[in-house]
Amino acid sequence: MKHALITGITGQDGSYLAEFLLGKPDYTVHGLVRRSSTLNRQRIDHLTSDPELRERFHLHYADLADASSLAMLVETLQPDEVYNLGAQSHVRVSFDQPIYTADVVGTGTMRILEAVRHLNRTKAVRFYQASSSEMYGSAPPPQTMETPFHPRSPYACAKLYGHWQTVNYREAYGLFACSGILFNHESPRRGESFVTRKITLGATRIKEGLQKKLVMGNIDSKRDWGFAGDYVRAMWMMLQQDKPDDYIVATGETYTVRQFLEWTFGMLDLDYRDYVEFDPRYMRPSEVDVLLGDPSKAKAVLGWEPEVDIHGLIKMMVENDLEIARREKYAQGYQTV
Ligand code: NDP
Ligand code: GDR
Repeated sequence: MKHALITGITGQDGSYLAEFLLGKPDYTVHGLVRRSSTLNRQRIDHLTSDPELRERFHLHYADLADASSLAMLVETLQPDEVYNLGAQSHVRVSFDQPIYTADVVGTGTMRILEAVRHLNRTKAVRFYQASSSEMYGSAPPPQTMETPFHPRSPYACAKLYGHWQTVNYREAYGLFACSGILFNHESPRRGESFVTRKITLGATRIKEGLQKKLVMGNIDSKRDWGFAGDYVRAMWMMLQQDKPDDYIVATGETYTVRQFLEWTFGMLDLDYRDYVEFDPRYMRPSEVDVLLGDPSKAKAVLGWEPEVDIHGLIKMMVENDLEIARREKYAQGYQTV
């Protein structure tokens, strides 16, 4: 039995990765959760409540800001694989909370790397670091493994620190440590304040008459959007190689937020221009204009291929959020179709 420890298990990627690993009969999954006053485990409820997984799925309290909790957890569990997905992951929010973001995202990575390095065991632990295309920032597209980084937010700077620490722990201590430079990936489980989910939730609520307008920031920026379910598979593949290395995971296609709006509203027979308003509140002090990743190394070495394209992704998210909007409407006492 392999033991995997996932930080960020309550998040989008953590939930998909846990599901993916538990789909393999030889994995026990341990998730790090932090204490909150209300439970925030909706994305993993189906796993915690599955009686068949009772022996193979466990949650433990710890925090990336708390080195001793990480050291204790890693020492107690003796994991074979550690996936560090925990983060204050919102770029816009990182401008409001730069020091907290640096602590959790940057130093937090260092804390868990230290816990892994000091683990008293002979068999090598495999470590995955959730790095980000945001590290490329203003570097011109396409961004490849050779493109120099130019981060444009406190979040991106903190991720870059985590990335280089991961590389350094590999080089200095021989740790099996991989940094996955993942471009944007979305799903029906995407956090509601990220742009794609904000759009699919807003458009479906507008369709059901629950909302009149959708207020947005810069809709001319371009992103390389994939499906989170495809991307967690790449994380696992990196840790199954003979040698540790870093990889870009992306689709190799880029679209504007405006196009995402057009396709989402179009799928609901609506014209986004009738509903979208601009609010400077959603602008960032420094924006990342175009992200377009080159996934050729991941494809060639890992054999990774994405299975969902942008239109499949939008369809999946719209169907999910239409269902949510209809339930909300029904709860309000309207007649539903
Ligand atoms: P989410 O924001 O959905 O999830 C973040 C997770 O981190 C949550 O489980 C959250 O817990 C946890 N977390 C936050 N702060 C702490 C802390 N102090 N200690 C322990 N855990 C903490 O992110 P995603 O799932 O989208 O992303 C996963 C990782 O991949 C993140 O590191 C992100 O920065 C990175 N990434 C994401 C990309 C994307 O497009 N999604 C692209 C590239 C990188 P809680 O539920 O309690 O808040
Ligand atoms: P990003 O994702 O910053 O790329 O980081 P996000 O969805 O927040 O923004 C994408 C682009 O959309 C523009 N935008 C808006 N964004 C939000 N959130 N809300 C709006 O109303 C809005 N209007 C326009 C943004 O300015 C931006 O250009 C995500 C996160 O998951 C990171 O953790 C991850 O590392 C990167 O993707 C890769």
